[in-house]
Amino acid sequence: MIDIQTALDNFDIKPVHPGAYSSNSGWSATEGRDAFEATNPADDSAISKVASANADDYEKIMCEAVQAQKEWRMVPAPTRGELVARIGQLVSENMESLAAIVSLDTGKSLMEARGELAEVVDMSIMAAGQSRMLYGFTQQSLRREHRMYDQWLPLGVAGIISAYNFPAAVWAQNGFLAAIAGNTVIWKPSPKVPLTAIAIQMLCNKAMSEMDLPSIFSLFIPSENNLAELLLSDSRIALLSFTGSSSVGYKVAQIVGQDLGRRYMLECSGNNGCIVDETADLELAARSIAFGAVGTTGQRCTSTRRVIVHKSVAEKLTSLLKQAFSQIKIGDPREQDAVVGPLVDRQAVRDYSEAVQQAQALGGTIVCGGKEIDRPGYYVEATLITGLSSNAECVQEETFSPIVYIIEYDSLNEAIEIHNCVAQGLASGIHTTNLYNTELFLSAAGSDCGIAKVNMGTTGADIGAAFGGEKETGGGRTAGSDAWKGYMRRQSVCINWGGKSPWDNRINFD
Ligand code: UN1
Repeated sequence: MIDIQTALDNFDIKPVHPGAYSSNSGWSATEGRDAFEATNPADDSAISKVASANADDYEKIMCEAVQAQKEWRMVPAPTRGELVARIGQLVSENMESLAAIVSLDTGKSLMEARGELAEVVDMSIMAAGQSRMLYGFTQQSLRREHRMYDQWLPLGVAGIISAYNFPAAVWAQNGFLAAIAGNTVIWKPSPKVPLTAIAIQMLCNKAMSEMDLPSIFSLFIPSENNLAELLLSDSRIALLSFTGSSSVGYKVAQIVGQDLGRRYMLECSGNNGCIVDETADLELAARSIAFGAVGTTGQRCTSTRRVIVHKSVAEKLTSLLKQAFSQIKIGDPREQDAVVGPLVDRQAVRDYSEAVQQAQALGGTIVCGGKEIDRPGYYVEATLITGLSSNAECVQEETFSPIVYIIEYDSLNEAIEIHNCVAQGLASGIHTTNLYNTELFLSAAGSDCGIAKVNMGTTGADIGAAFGGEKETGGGRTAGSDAWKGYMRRQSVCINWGGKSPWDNRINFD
């Protein structure tokens, strides 16, 4: 059971907490600000309030971030890694109280909240290690007595705009890499989940003050998303990383893209499909699909939304999925046996119901679920829908809720065509024991997504891999592999150590 007051007190979160922080200015004022409620999706109750950050706060944060970056860029990268490692350690030490805050903000079960925070800790360890490995290649010069290599340098101030579904992990995936890269970080979280951001900022403050550092990490939470446009149009933001819907992603790309030299990194909508062929282990597939579709109440950008199944096994798989879905308890995250919590807010419930109604109007059959759960809070049933064409509007769209459309196919080429016929390109999967089918799915003629999984669900990306996708997902990559390069600028260096120039014989100084 979560004791709300203890959870808030642990992080010194006030009944009306300021919405902006930077090291020199401290927390912003609360008077004269529009205060918005932090709502608990589990029962629709107000937990506390946040005094909206405003444009003046933004300007202070930005000036400090620019100034701090001038120092930070000259701090050796492994020392920058120590800050990130310390923040990870603090998250680990405060795991239970922070998990309570994540759960209060999002409605996630404590199990899922802990899982997200474990990802933050892993990310800090990886980024701290990476800080010692910001490698550039050495190249062979065509010229005699010249040395060439490329080196990676900081960009400047990085803006991170994150979505509500992973209020801690998405910041960590971006912020830790941005910081080890020598950038300072301004975080604009979703106002739907302000408490997690405030609690994390408190931990950052402790780590920064222990190391006597200026505003490396700062926070800006306006109540209105339109104030986020300050970050988009500000030429002092060198890199803007955005996680959220594709419709907002277009706006980010347009505004940031107006200035050449500024960068944006987009991790937008997914409409993730999982192919199940006639050779698949169907029980494994059903478990993986349930985990991918119902986990986090279907509110992951990687959630499984479409199952593309071979005709010969469609009936069997549908029946297994029905059994699997019915065993996952969706309930109040404060209840011991609740694996999955509610949706984030009332609008998310409306979007869910609209998608279900549209599916029915287009001739779809609800195999299980399909209804809102009648209790306080934003609960809906895990839902399976068959009988729709892959072109149906609701199948083409990303509805952030636990709805899965089951579509049948005859040949694997047809399955891949159905799989790729959506605008989004984040995560994908195939369940098969056939080598040819696996390799076709992973070939240039296969999945067009940034992430491809075999015999696994589409969610739960390993932080060691680069995370992101193609098409309307936006092309950005965060987390592992060489994603750190996205937070730095490359410089090709050439050094003439021999003292000779190409025009030695033409230019005479006698
Ligand atoms: C998101 O849902 O916006 O791999 C990103 C996963 C999660 C996704 C986080 N790490 O499913």
